[in-house]
Amino acid sequence: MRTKLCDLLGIDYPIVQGAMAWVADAKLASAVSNAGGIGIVGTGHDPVDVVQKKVEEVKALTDKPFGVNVMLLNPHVEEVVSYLCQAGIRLVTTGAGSPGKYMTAFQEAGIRVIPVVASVALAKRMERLGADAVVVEGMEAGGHIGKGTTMSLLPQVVDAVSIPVIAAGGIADGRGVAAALMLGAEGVQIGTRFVCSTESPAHENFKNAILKASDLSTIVTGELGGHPVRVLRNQLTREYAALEKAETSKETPDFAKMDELGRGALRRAVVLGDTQRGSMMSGQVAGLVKTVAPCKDIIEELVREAVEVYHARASYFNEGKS
Ligand code: TUI
Repeated sequence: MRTKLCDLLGIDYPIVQGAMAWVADAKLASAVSNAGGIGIVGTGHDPVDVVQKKVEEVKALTDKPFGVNVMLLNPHVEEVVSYLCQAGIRLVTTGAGSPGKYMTAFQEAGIRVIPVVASVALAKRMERLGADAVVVEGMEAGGHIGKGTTMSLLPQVVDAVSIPVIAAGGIADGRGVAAALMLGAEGVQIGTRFVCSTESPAHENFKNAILKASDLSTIVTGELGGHPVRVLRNQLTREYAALEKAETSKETPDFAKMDELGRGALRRAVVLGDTQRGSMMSGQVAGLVKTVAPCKDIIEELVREAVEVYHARASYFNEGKS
């Protein structure tokens, strides 16, 4: 399974690991890269010294290409970008905003940039600014999301830009990979499936919550404050929903109160394993994830399944034959 993305990034399989805050550490990213995909180190709200430590660690763990994600709502984003530009990084992905003002700096440092976008407009703007590819993320994804679905956004972005498009949101098995390629994607970005990898540092309780999840286990919170986030339902989301409902009816909603409820909640889930009062970011595909397996096995299974499903369904596309 070779696509233009494999040539662009120098990788064997067009599989990008999503940059999940607290989960996508050097160990996970290097495991994905060593297995032939491309691992991405997540940096979330990290200060620059933490980013530096992660970058040094991943460099020690793999000789294969890897990337670093810049979360654009990070209060330390300026320092993180400056550091990455002199750290010998080859690839940056961005999320939760437009990386427009940093594009020139990345390009001058010889870094390939792949922004994550959730609209045709931003995809076109990124292409104009020189992005090497874009990740199109549908609202099926976990974490911070836009409004469109992968199924509808992806072909519209594919039509609108000439750079390679990577599909994200709603993909956890080979069928999803094959479907994304049929819609015009040159690769896929996968998050939730890799939370449940052997190498993922996520707490066992969080992994088990995903394994137990079904099709309707996630909910979107934070819409009122303008930062919608998809997570697994639990005590925290019930409290958050009740607060959001109460605050919606007020003339000036108390955003500080809502921020307070969410503060530190992601770490509580991922690191401490608090499945009741932690924020368990997960995609709608949680119900498809049934095992914890090494990244190498996950990637090989994704590719094998995609090829199998393609051949199993090929006869439906052979005109005039059965
Ligand atoms: O960034 C993500 N997913 C994330 S970031 C994150 S950390 C966080 N925690 C709490 C609140 C907010 C963030 C957890 N999950 N995915 C990539 C992504 N980017 N999805 C959607 C977008 C996006 C949305 C709007 C990108 C650009 C955008 O608009 C920018 C513009 O100016 O048009």
